[in-house]
This record gives sequence, C-alpha cells and structure tokens, in this order.
Amino acid sequence: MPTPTQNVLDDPRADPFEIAAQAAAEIADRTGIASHDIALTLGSGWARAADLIGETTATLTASEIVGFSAPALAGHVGTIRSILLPNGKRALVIGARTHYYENHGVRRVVHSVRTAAATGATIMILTNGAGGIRESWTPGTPVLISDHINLTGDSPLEGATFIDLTDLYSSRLRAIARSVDATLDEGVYVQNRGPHYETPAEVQMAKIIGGQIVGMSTALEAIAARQAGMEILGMSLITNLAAGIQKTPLNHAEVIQAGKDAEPVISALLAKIVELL
Ligand code: 8IG
Repeated sequence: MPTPTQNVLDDPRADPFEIAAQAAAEIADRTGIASHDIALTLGSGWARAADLIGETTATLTASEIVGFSAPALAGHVGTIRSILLPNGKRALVIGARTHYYENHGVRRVVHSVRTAAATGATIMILTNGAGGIRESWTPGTPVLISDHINLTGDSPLEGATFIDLTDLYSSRLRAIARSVDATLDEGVYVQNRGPHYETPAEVQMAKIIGGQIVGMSTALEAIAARQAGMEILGMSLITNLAAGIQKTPLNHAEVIQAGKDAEPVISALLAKIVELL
C-alpha cells in the first residue's frame, strides 16, 4: 500500500492523461454510469449544492480512485458523486480538491479535471471560496469568474503545449448563470499559491493588475479543463474581504463560518444554473 503522500502521478514517467483515463474507467465501473455530461468541483461553501442538483445514484471515496489524493483539510469532503439531474443528464460532483499549496505538484491538482473530461463531461463547473477586493461584496456574495490571473508561476501544461485562453470562463455559461440571477457580479480571479492569505500590499497589487477576487485554486484547473476541451463556468463565494480591504485580520474560522452561512443560498443558485445546462 502506498503511504497517503505517494501517488502514481508523482512518477515523472507516468502519463497523466493515461491515469485520468484509468480513473474515469474506475468511476464508470463503480457508478455504473458509462459517461457523464457535466462535472462540478465544489469548493468551500458549495458542498450542499450536491444535494440540491439531483438524485445521487453513487457516492465514491475519491482516494480509492487512481491518482486522487486524500483530502488535506477536515471539512473538505473526499467524495465523488454521480448525480442524475432532473433533465436526465449525469453530473459528476467532485468534493475532493487537491490544492497547489499542498506541494504535491500541479499534476495532482488538475487530476480531477482531467478525470472529469475523461468521463465524457464537456462542461466543468469550478467553484471556490475566495477573498473579495470590491468592498460591495459582503461575505456570502457569490460572484462569477470572468477571467483569471495565474500568479502561481506554474502551469498544468507540460512541454511546448501552447493553448489559447481567450474566453476561458465561457461567456455563454455566464449568461446562463445571469439568466437565473441577474444581480450576479463578475470579476477577475487571482490565484495565489497560499496557504497564507495575502498581505494588504499583495491585495493592492492584485487590484492594480486587474483582479477583484483572490484565491488559492481554480486557475490551474481551468487551464487543464481548457486543454481537455471543456467549457468552463467559474464561481467564487466571497467569504471575506481580502486583507487590508477588510479592516480586521482574517480569521480562518470566520471564513469557514461565512461559507457555511451562505451555503443554502448559493447551493440553490447553482442547482438552478445546472438545470439549464
Ligand atoms: I475562503 O482572502 C478564502 N480563500 N488567497 N485570499 C486567498 N484565498 C482565500 C481568501 C483570501 N479567502
């Protein structure tokens, strides 16, 4: 048995797409669903959406599927669910995110996205909890991601793989989301490495270079989803104003609580959006 910190993806000779295909085959086998239509990664604050979007027909422990890591955080559910939507489509819900800050390398970070694509999903919904730079975004505000700035200095692409990232966060899908809630704002998501939150000076930098949301996930996953040919919807739950925008220090417990408080509302919103896809 490998120890929890080891993973087939850590072998540089392994082909991450081959392992994603194996993972998808295991998911098809264990769920009894040969092909999924859409996939969702549910970040902090969004987990309840899985219960609202449809009927769960199978729940798997993510770490039992090849390439998936055990969750690093208590409260981050390490499950993969197959859900039958009211419109007859099949959704794959990934409740297990490997963060870049865990230091397991970007292959592990994007494995769930590559696996989702290999199950047949053509739409990838990426959600997260994040800090807000716009002062009007009080904790609990859901925001559409319109674009991103990747400050990790890393990429899931290996070798000379040149991929266009125009309209990465599909304007078509954002319009569908706004048809459910016309008040949804949108903003540019800045992915920092974390796990520390930003300094106030770093938040000012993010603002000056065009960002409105700061977080520790999603951008690298979106790049991998584009590489896999998926259409992407990105949504952030603003759980806190970013450091220095908010006058008091950031407290992880408060951030988690803001996510919990907003969960029923944003989950219902996401369920309505998914119904239209
Ligand atoms: I929740 O303020 C959450 N995640 N980088 N900054 C960054 N990530 C976050 C924040 C934040 N809040």
